[in-house]
Amino acid sequence: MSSVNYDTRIPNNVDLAGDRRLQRALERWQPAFIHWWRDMGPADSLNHEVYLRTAVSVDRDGWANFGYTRMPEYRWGVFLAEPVPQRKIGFGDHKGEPVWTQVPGDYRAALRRLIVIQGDTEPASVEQQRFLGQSCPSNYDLRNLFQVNVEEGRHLWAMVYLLHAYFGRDGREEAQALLERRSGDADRPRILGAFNERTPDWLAFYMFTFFTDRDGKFQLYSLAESAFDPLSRTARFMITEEAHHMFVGITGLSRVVQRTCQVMSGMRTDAVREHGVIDLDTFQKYVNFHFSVTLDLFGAEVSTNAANSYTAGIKGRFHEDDIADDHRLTDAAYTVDQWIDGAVKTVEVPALNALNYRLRSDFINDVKAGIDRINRVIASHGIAFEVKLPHVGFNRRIGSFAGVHFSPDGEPLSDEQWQAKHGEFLPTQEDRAFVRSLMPAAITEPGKFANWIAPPPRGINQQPTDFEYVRLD
Ligand code: BYC
Ligand code: FE
Ligand code: FE
Repeated sequence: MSSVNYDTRIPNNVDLAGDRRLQRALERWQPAFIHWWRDMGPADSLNHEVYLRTAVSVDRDGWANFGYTRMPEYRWGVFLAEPVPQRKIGFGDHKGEPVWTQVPGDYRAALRRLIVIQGDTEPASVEQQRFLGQSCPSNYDLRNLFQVNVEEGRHLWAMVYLLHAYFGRDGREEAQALLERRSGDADRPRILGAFNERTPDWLAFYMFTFFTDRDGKFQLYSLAESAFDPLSRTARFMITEEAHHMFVGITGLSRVVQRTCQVMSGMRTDAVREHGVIDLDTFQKYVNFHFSVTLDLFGAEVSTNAANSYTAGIKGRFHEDDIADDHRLTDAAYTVDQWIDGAVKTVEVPALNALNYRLRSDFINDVKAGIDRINRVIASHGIAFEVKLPHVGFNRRIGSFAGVHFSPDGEPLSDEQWQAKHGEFLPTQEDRAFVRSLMPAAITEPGKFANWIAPPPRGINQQPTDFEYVRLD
């Protein structure tokens, strides 16, 4: 086991003390990060004591240590999963060669780009969630929000470490720029579309952690395959943290639906808004929005960027080793759905170019399992309603379906039809105002829960649900 060195200002298992230049560079970046956290991290939270898990080592026992921490004092650190001895490159032109411990000159720009894109999403999500603490449904949920936020902060650290350690001066400049872009800013936006949307209410937060953090999971799994071993090891440790974020998403959504169904069956009515819970039609509209926006994060269905990354060995497929093929794909084909000549067509393309599509399909399968779970909650109340995922062409801005309008059922719509109907498919201003109206203020008294959400079945780290997870200042 490699334990974390707490003597230095930056907890790490990468022997920072053995590289003074790197250590000094990160120690210079650290105050800028704290400054960013105070400016753009969770609002009004600086003095709360929060029951958080902090990694103290990367093995099974060490990475989930719980205790009260004030968030600006959270020990953000640099942790890489243990190296796999004799690890070999698993795919692409370099398949079978030893993995790289340095960045090959030929792939420097491509690797830096992927690391910067990954790094950019992490602080972006914290910015998007900045004000949610002011309307939390419980003390328990407030703690989960903060846990997600500090870990996204740590994921930023993870990418900044790679930039500083392996990319010299331009890496340091990119690390600085990661603190300068702002989610939703007209002049300096975050890089990817979904990370410039707002996360204005708690239903959106659970949707985001259900859908968008799950994109994180799949992207990290493909980066974990990378021939660049430090990126692979970094991604592997991030994946273990990611599980909690998706837990927050699926349990949050399930609790929302459970509460709605309780009211629907208790009142024998579909008109539940007046009873202060979220109606299932509005829930479905939020699903339509977050699913479609998250699909855009997989890039274009057919992409030479993705082909080049794979061939170079810098980004693999989900569970690459479990796939039974040659792991080079130079002669393979793959079928993808595309918008061609005014219709959705299933066409064969070179498998190398279809890697974004393939990862997106893996993601959709995982999402479906979660949606099934939500539908089982509804069915258990004897209510005839099924949450459905919209068609992959619905509301897209990236890839083959961008610029074409579809109904959630996959029916192509004219501009006029879309204008007339999109309010039935996507949350309207009025829907969003209604959801926000359910969350007028933070509920922070331990054990108390907002009316629109069921309490969780159990607490965090075997604590009761009425535990004081956040001690407010
Ligand atoms: N928005 O050939 P394409 C997470 C650009 S989430 C704006 O398809 P590629 C997290 C694209 O950059 C995981 N622009 O690109 C979750 C390209 O531009 P250039 C984040 C977009 O490279 C919750 C052009 O369009 N990690 O961790 O195959 C909370 C052509 O596109 C978008 C990663 O994404 C977009 N949505 O695929 C916290 C992994 N999509 O270069 C954290 C790293 C595409 O021609 N990123 N474009 O100017 C990648 O692997 C790839 O860059 C992408 C895009 C999958 C994102
Ligand atoms: Fe993350
Ligand atoms: Fe996450």
